[in-house]
Amino acid sequence: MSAPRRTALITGITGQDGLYLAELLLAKGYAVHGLIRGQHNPKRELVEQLVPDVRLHHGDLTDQSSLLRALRACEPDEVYNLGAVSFVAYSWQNPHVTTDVTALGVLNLLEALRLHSGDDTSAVRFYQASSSEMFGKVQESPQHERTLLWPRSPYAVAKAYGHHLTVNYRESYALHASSGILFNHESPRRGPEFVTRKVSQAVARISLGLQDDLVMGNLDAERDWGFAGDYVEAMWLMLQQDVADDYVVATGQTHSVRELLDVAFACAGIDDWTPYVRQDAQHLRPAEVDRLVGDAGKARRVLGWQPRVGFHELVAMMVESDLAEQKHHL
Ligand code: NDP
Ligand code: GDR
Repeated sequence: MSAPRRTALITGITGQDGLYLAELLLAKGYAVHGLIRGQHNPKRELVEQLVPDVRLHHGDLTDQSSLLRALRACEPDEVYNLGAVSFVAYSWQNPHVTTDVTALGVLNLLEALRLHSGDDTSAVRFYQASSSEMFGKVQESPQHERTLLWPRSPYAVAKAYGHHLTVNYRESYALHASSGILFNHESPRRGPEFVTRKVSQAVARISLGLQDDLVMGNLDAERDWGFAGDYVEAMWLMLQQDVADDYVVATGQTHSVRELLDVAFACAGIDDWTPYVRQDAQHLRPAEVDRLVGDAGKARRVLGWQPRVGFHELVAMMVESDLAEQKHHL
């Protein structure tokens, strides 16, 4: 007899990671449900086009009863909390909204899960999308699961709350709740507000003559950039473990924004990007995270996870995808 079909609920289904995770789980035979917010969500069409087998439920992380209704409607075995206000720069302009969604949203979902599960608290497995941004003003390098958190933005403070709450609910109620501390991960589906996609889109448009210049912030910041398709696999692996835990997911390699510009422009045959790029203070952050690099040794040892796509391949994939997309505008 074959094993019963497993069911997963994903918040943040319209985001980069939600789409990759939905594809992964569908390929593994899961029944996949997604939480979608707003009376008319412009990204609904994209979800229906890319992952038509996902069943969508209306709900919002700030509205606990909507979360409870979604849980009751789909009776999941696994819940992946990917929903968040996720753009760091925006979090200084909208700290309350960021806190409501990115921090208190985790509380709302964990409490809804407890109400839904009753006494059987370990029946549903929970994944929290935590972030390397929590390391902020880093206290050691590379960063690992026990590195002291020093968040540097309202977003990072909210993520630190979500992380600690997930650990606390695991310890308090024996919930199977894991926190994935993921370093930056990118793809052609990355939102255009994030630096990699902003650069890949601009490089494509500049090389096709559709755009003259690119206005940037801090070019010296360094990030450990991986491919989102690899990282959602780590999320799934965490929930397949007998015991819930916290894991850093990273490539272990760091690159500056300047290097990102070198590689991205070179992909379009432009060796000197200086005539096209200028810096503007409007893109500088009130407190910057200078350099992140992760130690994913635990994920490698316990989960058997490792990244497949390297930095150059990732940037080339994004530039090629944007070139193909932008050619339609010619
Ligand atoms: P995206 O910004 O692409 O997606 C965020 C998702 O959250 C969207 O689906 C968005 O929905 C949803 N959302 C926003 N507000 C609410 C709300 N009030 N209620 C329910 N859903 C909401 O993020 P990513 O896919 O890149 O990241 C996924 C998660 O992982 C996020 O929590 C992010 O903070 C975290 N993370 C991401 C990393 C990365 O490098 N990508 C690294 C570490 C952590 P809508 O379309 O309606 O706006
Ligand atoms: P980050 O990603 O803040 O690390 O958060 P982002 O791509 O926005 O910035 C990375 C670094 O690039 C510098 N930078 C610029 N950033 C943007 N967006 N635009 C610019 O013009 C620009 N110029 C320089 C930034 O200052 C920063 O140092 C992402 C998000 O996905 C979070 O949700 C997630 O938790 C972390 O990654 C890990």
